[in-house]
Amino acid sequence: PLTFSQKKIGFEKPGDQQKRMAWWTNDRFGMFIHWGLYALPARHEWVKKREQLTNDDYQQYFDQFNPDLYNPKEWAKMAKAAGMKYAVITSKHHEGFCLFDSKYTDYKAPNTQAKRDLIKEWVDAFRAEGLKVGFYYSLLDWHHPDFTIDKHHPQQPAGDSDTAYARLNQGKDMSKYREYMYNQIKELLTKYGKIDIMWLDFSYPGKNGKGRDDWGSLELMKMMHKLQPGIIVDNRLDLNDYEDGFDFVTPEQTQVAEWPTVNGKKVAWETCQTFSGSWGYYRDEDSWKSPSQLLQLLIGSVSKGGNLLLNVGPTARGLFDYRAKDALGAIGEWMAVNSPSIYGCTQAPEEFRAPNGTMLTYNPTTRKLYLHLLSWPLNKLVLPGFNPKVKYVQFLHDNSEIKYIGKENQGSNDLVLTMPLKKPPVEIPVIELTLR
Ligand code: FUL
Repeated sequence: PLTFSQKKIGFEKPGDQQKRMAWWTNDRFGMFIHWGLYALPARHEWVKKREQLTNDDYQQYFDQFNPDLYNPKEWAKMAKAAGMKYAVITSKHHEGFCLFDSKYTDYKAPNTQAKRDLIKEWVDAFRAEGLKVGFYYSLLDWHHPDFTIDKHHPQQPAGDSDTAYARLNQGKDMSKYREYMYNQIKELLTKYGKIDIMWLDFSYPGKNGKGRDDWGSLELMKMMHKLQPGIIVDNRLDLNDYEDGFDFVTPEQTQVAEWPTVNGKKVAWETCQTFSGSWGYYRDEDSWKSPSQLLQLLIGSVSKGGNLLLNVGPTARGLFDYRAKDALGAIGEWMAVNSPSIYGCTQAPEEFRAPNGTMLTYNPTTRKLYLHLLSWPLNKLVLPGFNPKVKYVQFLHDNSEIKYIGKENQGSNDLVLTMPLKKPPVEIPVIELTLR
């Protein structure tokens, strides 16, 4: 069990956090959506920074933005069919453009050709499909006039010296930006009903808590929990200590090898991953992961006690492109029969070791172990130490029995499975072992 007490913000008794997060740790798999003006240049959501574009350069994307095919009901159906149970969308990314109708800015979807609040429809559509909903909100803002320019900003000065930054930042008042951000987060947490997740992004690595002051992180935490008592919040507000109140850590684009810890304690975690490298729609990117690689990210996360938030970058017209659709379809096909090895599962007890080329997950409620076969094992598969603890073995996708030596041979600790010579027609076959 994950335990901690949120001493500094004090809104919750120890143990309550676990209850609040029960659905999240059970469900394991969510969809991330990065959608904004950067879908038009279609060459990375950091395009403004990468190409040092000014607000004037960028204005054309605001003027052109016209998502005429946007239909979040379709998105929600695809997420659900892929086996995803929750979704998080960029309400505002670093570029500063808001998909929602905020009364604190003109830089928002209702003022484009879209002419409406795109978040409202999104929330309704995803909820209708039974998914939990969350908002990504960028703490960085490359559009707001009071946002301090630093090395992450598109208008980073040549020379990169402190005086150059000081000159650029003259007259900027970060407290005004902070107020803007608070007001917007308040809007997001009051205008759209129950919000399940707040995914704030990001802290300044290496700045040792500078962000905490810039964002007013502890105050923000209190406000969010007051407005949405059940909300689950990520760790990207420069809150270094788990006791400051964040709920989960967010390893980005990494296949986690060991369950992450904070101050020596295992913590809840979620890795976020892209299909192809960029988070926003990137037309020419050619590094798409295969269905097997994507499934390995999901299974690998659960096998270390974590979640996967898999990202789609919709096009400027509001569609998932065919590569994303294909990938989601393949995942859905696998999940349709193999999801019991994902939902409600976690890392297997230490006594069970996954042999090379396999990944193990475990459902503590049903006491079933799930062995995922990443390569085909030929005709025998030896599971050292498993024999005394196992009472039945079958494939998960069709419940077909897998015979094993050991059943008759109670003296040996090895469980030796008799495998079919041919790999069953499943992307990653799963063996279900019922424990005694
Ligand atoms: C990062 C951002 O800078 C990326 O654009 C993306 O949103 C990722 C999930 O988080 O910190």
